[in-house]
This record gives sequence, C-alpha cells and structure tokens, in this order.
Amino acid sequence: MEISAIKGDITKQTDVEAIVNAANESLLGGGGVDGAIHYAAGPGLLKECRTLGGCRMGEAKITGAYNLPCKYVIHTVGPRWHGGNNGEERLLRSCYVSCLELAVKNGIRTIDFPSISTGAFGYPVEDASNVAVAAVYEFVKDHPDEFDMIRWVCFDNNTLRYYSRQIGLIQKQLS
Ligand code: AR6
Repeated sequence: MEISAIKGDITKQTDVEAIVNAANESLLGGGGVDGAIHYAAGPGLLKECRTLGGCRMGEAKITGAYNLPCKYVIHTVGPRWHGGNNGEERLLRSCYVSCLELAVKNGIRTIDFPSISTGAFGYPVEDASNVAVAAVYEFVKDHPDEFDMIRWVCFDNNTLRYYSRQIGLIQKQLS
C-alpha cells in the first residue's frame, strides 16, 4: 500500500483506475483541473454528468472516464475558502472520505487526487494538505486492505512540496 505525491497532470496518469475531479456543484465542467479532465475525457463525460443532477459540497459522484486512460472519474465538490471558520475543514475532509468510500464500493484500488479546493476555491495549500493527508491516513487505518495506491498529482512544485512534507510527517509518526 502506497500513499504518495508526485508532480504532474492528473489527466495523463496511466497507472490508476480512478482519478478525482475537483468540480463544482453543477458537475457540468469549469476551469482548472475540472476543465482539463473534461477536455481529455471528451464529450461523453459531460453527457453522463448531465444525468447526475449535480453534487453537493463535500460529497462525490462517480462516472466513466471515456477517453482518459483510467476507468473512472470520481467528481467531488470542495469548499470555497471563506477564512476558515465556515466549515471548510470538515467539508474538505468529507470530500476525501466520500471519494474513498465510492472507490471502495466500486472495487477501485488505485486512485489519484488533485489538490482539491486550492485553486479557484482559494483554500490555502498548506492547510488543505494537512487536512487531506490526515483524512486519507485515517480512512486507510479503518480500511487496511482496500487500496494499493492513493496518490496526489500536484500541478506545481509548491503544492507538491506541501503534500510531500505532510505525508513524510505522518509516515514518520507511524514508524
Ligand atoms: N492535473 C493536476 N492538477 C491540476 C490540473 C491538472 N491537469 N489542472 C489544475 N490543477 P482548481 P478548486 C491543480 O481550481 O480550487 C473549477 O472551475 C491546480 O493547480 O482546479 O477545487 C471547477 O469547475 C490546483 O492546485 O480546483 C470549480 O468551479 C488544484 O488542481 C472550481 O474550479 C485545484 O485547483 C474548483 O476549484
């Protein structure tokens, strides 16, 4: 079982069954990683998303992956940052848990996450990485045999640095 962070484009990963999309409530596309995923998947993805009736913040929905190299896309809606006292942490944690629950339900053992909420939604990346990495380790502790790989694909060096550091800190505590 591997938990890791790499730098890259999440739409280009060829060794995972599912990638997570940082979407908005409409599930009808947008900019950032959402735009990149819809562009790479092709119009079939939008067509399937139209049938889903959107998604609430902190929840997740699963679709096929169409022209992407993976099998599934798990769409989640992160919180918008409003200073940190508006449930942002609870909602961000809920995104990770909802995605991992959907993965388990669908027999997905390898999954890539983007840095949910830290782009257009403005969540400070250091805080988001702490919440995200803690949520994943906690989930895996309760589901020890369900995954082979959980990985963040970070688009820039700064984001990668925070996720790598947080993973390193937790791994040190556990060893
Ligand atoms: N691969 C990996 N990470 C990426 C990629 C990519 N191809 N492209 C961008 N990122 P954002 P959010 C990084 O804004 O903050 C959309 O319009 C990006 O650098 O994509 O959750 C949706 O429709 C950043 O580190 O997502 C929503 O309306 C991270 O992905 C809204 O933005 C997240 O940035 C969601 O905002």
